[in-house]
Amino acid sequence: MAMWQKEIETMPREEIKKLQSERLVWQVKRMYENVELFRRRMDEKGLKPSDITSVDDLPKLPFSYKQDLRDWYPYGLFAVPTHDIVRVHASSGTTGKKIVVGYTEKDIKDWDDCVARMMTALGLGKDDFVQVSYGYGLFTGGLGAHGGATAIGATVIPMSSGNTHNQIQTMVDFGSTALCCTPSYALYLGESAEELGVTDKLQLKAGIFGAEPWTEDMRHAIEDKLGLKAYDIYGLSEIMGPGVACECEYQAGMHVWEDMFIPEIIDPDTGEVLPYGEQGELVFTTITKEGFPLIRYRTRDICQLIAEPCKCGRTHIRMKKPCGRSDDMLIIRGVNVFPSQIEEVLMSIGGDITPNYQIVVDRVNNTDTFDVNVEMSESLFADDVKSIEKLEKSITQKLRDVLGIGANVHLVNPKSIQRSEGKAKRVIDNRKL
Ligand code: DLL
Repeated sequence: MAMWQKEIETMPREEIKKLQSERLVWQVKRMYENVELFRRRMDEKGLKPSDITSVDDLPKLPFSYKQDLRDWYPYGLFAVPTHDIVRVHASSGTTGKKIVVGYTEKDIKDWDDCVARMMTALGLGKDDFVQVSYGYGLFTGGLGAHGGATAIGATVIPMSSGNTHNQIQTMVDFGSTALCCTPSYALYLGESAEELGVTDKLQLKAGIFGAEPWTEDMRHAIEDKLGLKAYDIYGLSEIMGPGVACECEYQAGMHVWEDMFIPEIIDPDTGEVLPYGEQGELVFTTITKEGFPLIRYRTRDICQLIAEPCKCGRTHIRMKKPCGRSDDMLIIRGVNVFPSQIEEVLMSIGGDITPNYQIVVDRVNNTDTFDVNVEMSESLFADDVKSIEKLEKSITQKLRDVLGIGANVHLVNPKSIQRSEGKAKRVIDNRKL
C-alpha cells in the first residue's frame, strides 16, 4: 500500500472512534462559542456543549441544512473572523442565492491531504503529470484536485474545463498520466480523442472523476475510451470540496476520511439514524474544519455506508456511489424516479446506444409527459429503421419493468445531445417553468 499518511489511513476502528470523540467535543465547544445559529439550535434543545462527550452523543445534536447557508449568507456561519479565512468557494444551486464557504490555511492543508491520500492510493506521485480539467474558480473541483496533486509532488497541468480539442492536444503533447474532471466530460474527451484519431497517443493511467452521479457501466465506457482506470471521488462544497470520500485501488466504494468527517445515514423523513448498510440520506459532521464547520449537515445525497473492511487495508468506512439526491428525485405521474435508475437501464443495453442521454419531463393537459432521448451508436445509425424501432421498444419495456411507468424512448442521432464540460444536465423538467 502507498505510504501517504498510512498511520491515519489504517488506524484501528477503536482509535478512530476515540479520535472522533475528542475532535467532536472540541468542535461542538468552539462552534457553540462562535456560531450563533448553532448556539441557538443547541439552546432550543436544552443542550450544552458539556452534554457531548463522545461520538455516541452525535444523534442528540441538531441537523444543519443548505437553507442555513442561504439564510446566513455570506459569512454568517464562519467560526473564525474573516482575517483568518484564506480562501472562499461558492456554489450556485439551481435555485436562489449562492452558498459561500470559507477555509483557514489549515483547512486548505487538510483538504489537500484528503485528495493526496487518494492520488497516492492510485499510485500517482512525483513522476506524474496530472491534468486538472475540473473548472477552476468558485467551484471546488479545480483547486481541490490541484491542491492534492501539488501535495504529492506531481506536475500539475491546470487546464480548467472547456476548449475540448485543446485539452486533448495538451494531454498528448504534455504526456498527461492522470486526468481529473467530471465523468460526463471524461466521456466527451474520450469521444473527441477518437474523432481526432489520437487515442493511441494518450498516456493516461488514472482518472479521478466525480461531482455528479455515474454508474459502473459509465465507468467501463470511460475506461474503454481513454485507456485508463477510472476512480470515483466524492465531495461537496459545504463539507470541503472533492475528497471527502475517495476510491482506493480496489474501486469498491469510497473511503470517507473519518479522522476529519463523521458520516451518518438517516431516514430522510424521520431523521432517525439507520444502521450501516441501509440506504438513506447521507449526513456529515466536520470535526477538524476551523473556518466553516458544520454539524450533522443534511447532504440530500441518497447513499449506503459499507462497514466491512476493504481489501486495501484502510480502515475508514466506505460509501457506495450515491444513487441520487432526494431533491433530484422526479415524481412522474406519482411515481418516484431517480435519473440514475434510467442510466442503469440504458447502460445495460450495450453497444447500440451511447451513454449520452437526456430526460425531458413536461405537463400536458394535467398529465406528465416523460421522454427519454438516447443517442444511438454510429453503427446502429447506419442500420435500418426497423432495428432502431425494435430497440426503442425494448428500452421502453426495460424502463417500465424498473420504474413501473412508461416513457417515450427516442433514439436520436449520434452527437446530437449537447455535451457538458462540467456537470452534465441529464434532466429537463419543464413542469417547473
Ligand atoms: O461537486 C465537489 C466535487 C468536485 C466532488 C469534484 C468531486 C469532484 P458541489 O458542486 O457542492 O461540490 O456539489 C456537491 O455533487 O452533494 C453530490 O450530489 C454530487 N456529487 C459530488 N461527487 C459525487 C460523486 C462538488 N462522486 C454534490 N458521485 C454532492 C455522485 C456526486 N454525486
